[in-house]
Amino acid sequence: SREDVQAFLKKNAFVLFTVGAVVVGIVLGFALRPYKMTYREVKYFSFPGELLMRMLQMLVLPLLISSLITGMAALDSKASGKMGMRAVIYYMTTTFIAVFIGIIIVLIIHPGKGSKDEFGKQQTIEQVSPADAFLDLIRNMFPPNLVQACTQQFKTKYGKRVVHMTVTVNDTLFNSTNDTQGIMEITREEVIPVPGQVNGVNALGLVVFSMCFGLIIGNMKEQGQLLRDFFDSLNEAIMRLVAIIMWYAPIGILFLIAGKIVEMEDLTQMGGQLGMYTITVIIGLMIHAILILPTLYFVITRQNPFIFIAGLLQALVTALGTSSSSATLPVTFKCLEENNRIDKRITRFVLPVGATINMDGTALYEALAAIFIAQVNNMEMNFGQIITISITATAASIGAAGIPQAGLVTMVIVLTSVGLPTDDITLIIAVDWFLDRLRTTTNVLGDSIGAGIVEFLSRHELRSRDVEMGNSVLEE
Ligand code: DAS
Repeated sequence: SREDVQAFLKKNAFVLFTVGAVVVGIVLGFALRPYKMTYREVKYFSFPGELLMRMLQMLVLPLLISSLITGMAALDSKASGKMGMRAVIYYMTTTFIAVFIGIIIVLIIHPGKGSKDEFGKQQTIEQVSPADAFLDLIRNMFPPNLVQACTQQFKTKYGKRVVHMTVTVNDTLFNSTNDTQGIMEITREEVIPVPGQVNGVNALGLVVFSMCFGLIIGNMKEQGQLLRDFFDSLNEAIMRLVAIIMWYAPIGILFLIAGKIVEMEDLTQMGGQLGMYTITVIIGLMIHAILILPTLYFVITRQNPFIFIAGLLQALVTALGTSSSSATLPVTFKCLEENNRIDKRITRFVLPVGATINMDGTALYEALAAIFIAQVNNMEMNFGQIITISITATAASIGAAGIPQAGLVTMVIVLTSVGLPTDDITLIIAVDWFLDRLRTTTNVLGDSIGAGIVEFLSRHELRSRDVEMGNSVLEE
């Protein structure tokens, strides 16, 4: 019908705009590089991108809470228990596979050569003990104050710690007198992001609370109706806001990418070990994203994984542009529900949890990077140490927030667990902005394919629930 055609065109216009935005962003970025913009000019230039980030982040908190609560409330506890189990098994399996690939690839390619000289001057990052980090992970599951969990000032053991790092930046925004002097050295205080924290929001804590809360009101019969309706309608309202922001997304993505290319350091740095390292990470992520995950999807559902992935294109590009899986969450929802027709009871329940704890790309990256650092230090990792790395890399990926470069911070856990110098994280900082985008895209892909698989495996529960409810209230 005509409406179908219109809907089809609208959907593809989006995809076209978004992919076009990436291409134009890259071209524009490289075209503007020779002009050597100052820090301030770059900030002004990428302002439309910054706005997109802020808009998406604005929606994450209400979206996360309302979708989890309605998602849980829409299922009976037995069904959600089963689905939860499936989701967790999927998360764990794929994360372990990712870690395994990371380790194998880095051992085969062996990008590190036992000499640190070529990395030049290093910055220092303060050390955090793995025990502290583990306890923080658990601590954050139970925020003592829910309102505080939604804001910046919640207390944890090492989240409050302030790091002094010396960074070389072209920092003219704060030192306007130096506007023409180019690169200068300043000392800055950086707060280490707390595990499970999204942009000042304790996502892990809110996930745990919302799931329990949703489960409870789902079991409350008539008494819970008011709350169920409230969160249902809140969720719907947020998704409509998302739909509006989606129209702006291509512009934002264009400037995010162009701005980053303009300000990135010279590519000559990419020679030698760092270049090899970058290629190794790319190969690892590719194997996981293009080979393993689609194969898994195909084996379980017997459907074409690439058609499924095509429906996700916008979310993947948003992940690439924002390098944050939680900022991408609203777009992931849209893609899965509208393009791929995944049941809302699944997406609402699986996606927020996935965006918070399931990070295949990050897990792969952390294991790979740790072994690379060992190679650079001329340290051979024995089998036991490699097992330790795979376990801590998994934990670190669960603990990493869905925000830019969070994985770099939780890597401290992996390095300290096998006695590698945490300072050496700085060796790979130069390329992290780029690799972060790739692993975030892998993270979002992993969450989405997970939603597809969990839906497929849960089709009987969903159907019997539909029958029981006299056709689902959640279907459009
Ligand atoms: N960039 C993060 C994400 O949103 C995680 C990371 O830094 O690895 O997925």
